[in-house]
Amino acid sequence: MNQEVNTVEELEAIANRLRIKIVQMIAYSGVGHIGGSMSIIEMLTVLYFHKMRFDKNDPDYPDRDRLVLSKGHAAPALYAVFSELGYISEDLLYTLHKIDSPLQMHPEYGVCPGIEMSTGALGQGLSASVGMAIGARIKKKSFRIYAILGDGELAEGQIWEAAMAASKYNLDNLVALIDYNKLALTDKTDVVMPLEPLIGKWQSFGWEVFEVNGHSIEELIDVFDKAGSVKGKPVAIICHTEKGHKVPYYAGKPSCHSVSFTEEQLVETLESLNCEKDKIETTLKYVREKN
Ligand SMILES: Cc1ncc(C[n+]2csc(CCOP(=O)(O)OP(=O)(O)O)c2C)c(N)n1
Ligand SMILES: [Mg+2]
Repeated sequence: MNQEVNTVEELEAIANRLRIKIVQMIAYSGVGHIGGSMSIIEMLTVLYFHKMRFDKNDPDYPDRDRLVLSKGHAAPALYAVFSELGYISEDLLYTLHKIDSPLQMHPEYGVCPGIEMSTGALGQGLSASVGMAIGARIKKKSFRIYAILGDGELAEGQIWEAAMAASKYNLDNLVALIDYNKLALTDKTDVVMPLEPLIGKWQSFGWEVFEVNGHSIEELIDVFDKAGSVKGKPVAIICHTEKGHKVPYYAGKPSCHSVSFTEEQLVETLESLNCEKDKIETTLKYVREKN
């Protein structure tokens, strides 16, 4: 079953709530990977609340669709989804990065429901996803695997080994989403490791390729449907995004990779996301108590 959130307005409201949670989590922690978290929010929203089949009362349901966050540093986005789904409590979000918290800087398999693979060392998620897709076929299961890759991450050679294998095995139950936010850690992706022609690269590796605005809920809904009808080959979706999307001061700048907020920045960011006044006050209270 999917979560049956079917209107663009409802999905946009969820995406906004996820952004607020990410800002709160990073404010409590003091620092965090906001840039790469904000660029994948619409992808996660459409996948978890509209497209993927899973049972939120049974996160280990064997026939569930799987999401592998290969760019594991965007873990706050995943934790925000898990809180929205009710897998974890809102209070747990305040523990981001703390010793003994299950919510560490990168997702760890087994410590928190919903995490399909420990990631953080870039380049590994697509290989594991290929394995899951082959496993589904061997077990005659119809579940699908969605892997989210960073554009900077594509500089890892292991990605291209996995891309060849996915095509060799005709894995049409595998979808790779490329978060093409044009920034890696320190600089533009183009400067760190040029990727263009990106569509041609994936096509030449035997993949069906689509290109969308990765912040458009409508385009994402549509492209996941199209991906579902591709037969005999894996699908790559190149999602054009903005790193740090909707974060004042930081959006689109290399400095948004990992940030701390001043109180003023925190309030302005939450206000720009239309966060309720009392929630902003509570967030500030927690942040002050912590310091
Ligand atoms: C194997 C490996 N090398 C280096 C790093 C350090 N690192 C963390 S994030 C990052 C940049 C990744 O850029 P991108 O994939 O574009 O992610 P995003 O733009 O979403 O932050 C790097 C180099 C890492 N996590 N793993
Ligand atoms: Mg990037």
